[in-house]
Amino acid sequence: MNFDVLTLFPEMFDALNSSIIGRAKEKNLININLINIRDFSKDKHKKVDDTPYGGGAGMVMKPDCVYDAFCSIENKDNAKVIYMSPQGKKLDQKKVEELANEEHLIILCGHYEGIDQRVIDKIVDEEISIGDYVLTGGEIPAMVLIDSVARYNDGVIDRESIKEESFANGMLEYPQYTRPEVFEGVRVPEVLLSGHHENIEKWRREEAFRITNLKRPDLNKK
Ligand code: 4FV
Repeated sequence: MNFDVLTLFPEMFDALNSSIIGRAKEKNLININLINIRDFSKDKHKKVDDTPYGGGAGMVMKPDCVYDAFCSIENKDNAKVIYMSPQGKKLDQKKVEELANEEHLIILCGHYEGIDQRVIDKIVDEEISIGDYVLTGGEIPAMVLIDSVARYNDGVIDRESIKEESFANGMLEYPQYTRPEVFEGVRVPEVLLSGHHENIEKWRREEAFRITNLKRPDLNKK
């Protein structure tokens, strides 16, 4: 799967060079291409933002350098263009699974007060939000999207763990335990030491249901 990211701060994506996503990049299971919008500023001072028409605080990203950066991306015919924005549809596991079927995502990261609406209207297929709060930029939301979607690419993580995890079956996941058997005087639930797979499955299903009811009853309703 290919990710092209349009951003003013490509260095922020160093965070994706570690652990599971870092290994997936090394093994070319996914490809993340960072495009610095500032490289497309025609201004001698590499200016990429300006004051908002109609007045108001803050700065707005100029449409032309965003558009030129977008146009620099090759073979983007089958690409879906996503703009990370608080106005977008809230990202959830269902949306992640849907996007994981795409072969090419172009992710546009805003900064400051946002991006001139004309280029958004021109190139964006879908706006996605990671939550009802305002961040300083779209970079962290873009990394959330890449991380959650990349997990569904073959070879990135063991399919087994995807099947069992939270939200995979509309419920939160059961509690996990590992060695030592006794920690601070607390013993691992006996059933997990029994080797009795049916009883273990039954306990895990009941725990998932109990915890979902406790922490996210809305999910059980759904
Ligand atoms: C955001 C969110 C978000 C808004 C102005 C970037 C900021 C700044 N993106 N989910 N919540 N974006 O707060 O996706 O340009």
